[in-house]
Amino acid sequence: MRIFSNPEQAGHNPRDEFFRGQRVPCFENPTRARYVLEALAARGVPVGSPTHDSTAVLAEVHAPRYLAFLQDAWRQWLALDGANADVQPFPSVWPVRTLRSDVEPANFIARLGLYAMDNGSPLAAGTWAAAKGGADAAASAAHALLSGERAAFCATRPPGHHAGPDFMGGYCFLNNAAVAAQTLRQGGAARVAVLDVDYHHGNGTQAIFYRRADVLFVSLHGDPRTEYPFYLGHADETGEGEGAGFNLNLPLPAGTRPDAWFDALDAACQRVAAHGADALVVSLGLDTFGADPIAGFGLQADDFPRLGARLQRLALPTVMVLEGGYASAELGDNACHVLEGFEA
Ligand code: OKP
Ligand code: ZN
Repeated sequence: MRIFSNPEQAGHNPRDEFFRGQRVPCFENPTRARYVLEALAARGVPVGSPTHDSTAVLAEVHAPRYLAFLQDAWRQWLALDGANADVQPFPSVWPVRTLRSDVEPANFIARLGLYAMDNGSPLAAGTWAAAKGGADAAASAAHALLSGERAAFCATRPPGHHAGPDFMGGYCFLNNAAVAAQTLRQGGAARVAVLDVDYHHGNGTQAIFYRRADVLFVSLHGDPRTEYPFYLGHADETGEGEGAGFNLNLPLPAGTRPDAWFDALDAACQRVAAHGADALVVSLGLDTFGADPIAGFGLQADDFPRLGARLQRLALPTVMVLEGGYASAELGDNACHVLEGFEA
């Protein structure tokens, strides 16, 4: 298995986020990557830097004006009166129903609202470089498969699956899973499946492929009636137009135990197999772990090799990209356990 990281990830280190009206330290922070890289190093697994530039494929999964904004956002923030590098920008107004999102406001904070689904995705000086490095890793992992590699894992952050065609959200800026899937399509894979096992629904990935039949999206996640991202991820979202029937959501109640979760994983894998995919992309969120501070499933350490083994049984060239997982001290071992179950 080839492993890619993005050394720039450490530069995406916003200080805090909002939780029930309070500022709390960011759950999604560089410590996560440090634990994953340490766990890989402890096992003697070599980790490489990206080999491919994702610029062209990014323009196929994200809107040009969103990419242009994100790339330049920190500079624009610093240019605002009263802003400085020690203060985090947050959106304060959003174009919800009846408001226009086709015209970019000149005001930076208003543009930030236009391009963000929540106030929970703070920017830092190094956000663009970190996110771009993660997308490059995803493109590189896809290219490794196209060169005959059986599997690849992106030990990267920030995560990507909440980032939609033209918005950031849920700690995500660029959709790494979508970059991997689109790179595989470009490289000749006629059909690709994206399987999202993060605790939170991958609304961004779903949105990017919702009208396409060539990329199947399947997700098991906490029921959006009670869990983030709240406004997408229901079972009745099955795809539109050409994509009708190529989106499968399996929402599960918070508190779901491992046996029921693995039953849902089995249903998800059966749909992936029926797609006749040439390659698989796994949005590997590890916040299904029982001790996760912001999620509600009960997976234990020994459930992660079982997850890896089930993915391996699909017998497809497989890219795994790290999404969530906020029990940082256990994140590295949990990730390695999935890889070990896959390779066993
Ligand atoms: C990202 B990924 C705390 C609320 C939680 C959203 C969670 C994003 C999860 N302020 N914020 O899917 O793991
Ligand atoms: Zn998550």
